[in-house]
Amino acid sequence: MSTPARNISAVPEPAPAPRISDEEALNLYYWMVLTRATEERALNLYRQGKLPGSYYTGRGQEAISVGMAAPLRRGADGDWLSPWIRDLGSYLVHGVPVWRMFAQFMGKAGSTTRGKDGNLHIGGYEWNIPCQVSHMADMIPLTVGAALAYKQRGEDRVAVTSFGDGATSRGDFHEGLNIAAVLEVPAVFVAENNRWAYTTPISKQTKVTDLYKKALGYGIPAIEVDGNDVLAVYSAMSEAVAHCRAGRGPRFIECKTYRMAGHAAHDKYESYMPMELLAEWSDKDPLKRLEQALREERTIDEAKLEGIRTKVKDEVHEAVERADDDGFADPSEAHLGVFAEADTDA
Ligand SMILES: Cc1ncc(C[n+]2csc(CCOP(=O)(O)OP(=O)(O)O)c2C)c(N)n1
Ligand SMILES: [Mg+2]
Repeated sequence: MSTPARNISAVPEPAPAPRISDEEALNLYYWMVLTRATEERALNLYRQGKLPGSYYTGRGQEAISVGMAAPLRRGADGDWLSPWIRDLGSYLVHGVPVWRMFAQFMGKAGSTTRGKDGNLHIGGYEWNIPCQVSHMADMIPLTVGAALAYKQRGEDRVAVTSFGDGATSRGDFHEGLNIAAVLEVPAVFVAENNRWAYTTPISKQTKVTDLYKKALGYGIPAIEVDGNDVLAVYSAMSEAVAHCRAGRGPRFIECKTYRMAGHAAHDKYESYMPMELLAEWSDKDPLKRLEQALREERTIDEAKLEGIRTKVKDEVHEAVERADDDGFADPSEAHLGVFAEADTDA
């Protein structure tokens, strides 16, 4: 008699997360509004020719960027966070001041790279955020290395990285996940499945369009969540982080979402993206969703939400002014921070 086939795609159910308090939910709202307002302002500055390069928006993915960073410990001794280009909110939540984001986009001295790099290639030891390189999936093995260091030192810290659906078709993704599973490191992998990699729809770059299944193939517990629901992302992330801190190895979270614009501001997405899908996903806008949940399920008053929006408007205004007033780094600094000093005692 033949053995019945096993269901190898079974996904472990996440433990039911406790309902977060109204205060925590409002805090998530603040970060999401700040993320959206910062991006909208940056995009306007780009259109006015005030930002060099292009602008890569994460509009529609704020629930992921904020929800994944919010449960982490911040600071130099906190958790490692290596966010993807859609995750401006992650940088803000993990501690990077808004004005330094604008300074980065403008190439000013106050940017974390002192004007050497643009976009979200932002980092600093004080936040335990490594400065990312553009190459898709390259931050995954680095994150695994950081997680391995925490494990070897007996620290209960977690290393987190996020990446797009396109990155899951690259070798570093597979090697990184495999070794993370084998070494049982405290790493959380957050896949942002926005259905596009530049102009390539997901169906043309992978046969496994449910990305969490790739992680299951390496023996990593993996789940999928609604990436437009910040409360769902926050719960899944809180649970994954607790699992890692308890020494139970890596976790993988796939956030299903949609890219609400072109790859970057210079990309004419109207020529290849179905407009009806954009309209459908704009009804699922993560900010509208959270506002609705706050008003209807938690009966939070509109004045409170308006107060948060006003505070954010002022903060963004001040941040742009400060970045505008900032100077450019002296050209003589160009070679600094490029090479590490040799350790002569080694
Ligand atoms: C190894 C590598 N190949 C190509 C590129 C150029 N590139 C930058 S982003 C991108 C698409 C990324 O798609 P995805 O991983 O789905 O992330 P998304 O932009 O959708 O957030 C490409 C092809 C790159 N940065 N690295
Ligand atoms: Mg993508």
